[in-house]
Parts: sequence; C-alpha cells; structure tokens
Amino acid sequence: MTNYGSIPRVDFPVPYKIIEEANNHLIERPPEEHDALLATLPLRPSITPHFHPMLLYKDFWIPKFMLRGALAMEQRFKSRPTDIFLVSFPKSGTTWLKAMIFATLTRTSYPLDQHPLHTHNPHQCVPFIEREFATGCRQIIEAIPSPRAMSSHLPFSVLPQTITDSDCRIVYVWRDAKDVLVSLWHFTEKIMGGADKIPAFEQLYDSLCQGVNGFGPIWNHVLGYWEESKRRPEKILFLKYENILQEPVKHAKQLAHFIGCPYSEAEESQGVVEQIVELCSIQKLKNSDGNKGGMSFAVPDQNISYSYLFRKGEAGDWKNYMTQEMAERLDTIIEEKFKRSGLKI
Ligand code: PAP
Repeated sequence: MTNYGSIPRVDFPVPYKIIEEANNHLIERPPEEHDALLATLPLRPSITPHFHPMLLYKDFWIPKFMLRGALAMEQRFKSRPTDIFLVSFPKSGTTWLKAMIFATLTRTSYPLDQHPLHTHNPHQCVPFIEREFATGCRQIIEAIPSPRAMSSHLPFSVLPQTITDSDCRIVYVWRDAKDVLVSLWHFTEKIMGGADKIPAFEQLYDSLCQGVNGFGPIWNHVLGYWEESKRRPEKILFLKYENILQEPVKHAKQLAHFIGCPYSEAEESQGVVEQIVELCSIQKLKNSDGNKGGMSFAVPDQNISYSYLFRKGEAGDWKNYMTQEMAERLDTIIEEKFKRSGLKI
C-alpha cells in the first residue's frame, strides 16, 4: 500500500462537504431492486424505537433501511485498493475511531490547531457506507478522493464482495458488550427524549442476550471479523475499545501503520502522535464547535444531535446499571460463543 506519511497532502476535503455541495445533483433514486427479496425476510420491530424494523438476513438482524443499502452496494459499489473501512457493532467506538483514522490520514493536510475535527463531527469526515447507498448517494462516495475512509456496521458475511474480495483495509473495533448496552440505552434515551419513552434497561438487556437487536447477535458480529483477521491480518486490524483507552498512543501508531501512513521518526519525536490522540480525545471532541449542535444523520427523518455520540467514553460503566448476576449471564453467553475461537472477552 502507498505510504502517504511523508507526502504533504494539501487537498483533502471533508467528505461531508462533498455530500452537502452535491446534494442537488448527485443524489439518485434510493435503490429498490432488492425490495422483493427484503419483503420475504423475517421482520421484527426494533427494541430501540429509533431504529427501523429489522430483517433477519444471513443470521443477523439488520435494520431494513441499512440492508437495502448493503444489497445495493453489491452491484453499485466500486472499491479502490486504497479504501479504508472502519467497521463496528454500534456503540463500540465508531465515532472515536473515525476521528482517529481521519486525523491520521489528514495530519499533513491541515495544521492540527485548524483541523476539520474542531468544526466537524467525525461522522461528517468518514461516511457511513450502507447509509449513503440506501439514500442514493453512490456518486458522492465516488467523488471522494483516495484514500477514502468509510465506515459500516455490517457483519462480515453481509459486507459486499466488492469489499471483502478487494485489497482494501478494514479496521474493526469491538467493545465489552455490557458497556455497548449501556451506551445504546443512553443514546436511545436521548433520541427519544426521556427514559419514560424507551424500553426499560432490562428489556434492552434481554434482547441483546437473545441476539435480537440491530446488527446482532453481537457475538457473531465480533467473531466474523475476528476469524477473518486471523486469516488475513494484513487486511483486517482487530482492535478492542478498552485496549485503546489504556494505551492510546501505541494504538494510534499501530493504526497509522496499518492504514499505510506510519509516523516518521521526526513526527514521533515532535509529539505528533500524542497530538493526534489529544485531538481525537472525547474531551476535545465533546467540546468542539462541530459536536455541540443538533444535526440530523444516520437515518433519514431523525434528528440525532452529534452531541449524543459523546457521553462518558469509559470502560466499566455497566457496573452502574447491571447486577452482578446480569453481567455474569451476558459474559457467559458470549464466552460460550467465543469458546472455540481463541478470543477472550
Ligand atoms: P455509533 O455506533 O452510534 O457511531 P459509537 O461512537 O460507536 O456510536 O459509540 C459511542 C460511545 O463511544 C459512547 O460511549 P459511552 O456511552 O459509554 O460513553 C461515547 O461516549 C464513546 N466515545 C465517543 N467518542 C469517544 C472518544 N473520542 N474516546 C472514547 N470514547 C468515545
């Protein structure tokens, strides 16, 4: 892969600007070619009311809207060898890793004190691929210059072959399912406007334990990428949220190396890695202008403020929401599923 680290990149636009500017002329009719297939799949309402109904596809519960986008990508998405995909189960560190990837790729394009991450949400910098395809934005994705960074919540088996069979890189981040659940519950509460408007925490917990929630079962989501990362470590970087929290600088270097723009010795001695880590820290992002306002994203017709994506950003908050018994039950379910894989929770 090309090494971009030493090349000054002066023109690296924020993809969302392309999306905004292109709104009037590049958007196509949302794809409908798979609607007949979608109509045949088992359907369930989502336990989190802001999600679209979920369809059972290849043993995963995928929000219908996202599945429509995923299937459209099979024919319509043209990958490039330099593409980078960040993939995650929702609430596992997506926003953080989007910031890290974008900041790493663009560190020579902007002075860090004027970096777009001060004024834009990481989701504006790294588009969510199945969402863009579901809303007819294929041409916008094509308009992004290389190397493109994009994201997905799709399980490995649902990713289009144009990605899985290509040379592009996948960064996968996973997180303790107990904290994923707490984060999801809070996010849902904010979107719906209060705890009284959403299912009780215990209901959400049960649905996660049963594997019936958006993009779940969570264990199979993680295992799909784990197995593939063992087969092709040069293609999939498998990261854990809690490990990045513990050693952010080490992981920032690993990430930069993996996506083809390693830090030079000069950068390391000048403290650039630490500066990138700081730029992407939850404290910095939470207080930046780009993340305070209310913006609509992710799913059409929903007003999801970017500020909802930043809460505590810690490991172990589940202790404030779950009994020991609940924690052990969920851990045991996942340990059992991971048993033969070599992966430890
Ligand atoms: P998404 O799937 O909807 O994009 P995602 O970004 O994966 O959400 O998850 C949000 C979680 O990441 C939140 O966790 P919490 O609710 O337990 O606090 C959020 O606080 C956390 N998060 C966001 N940005 C950062 C960051 N820069 N560093 C660490 N954690 C972060």
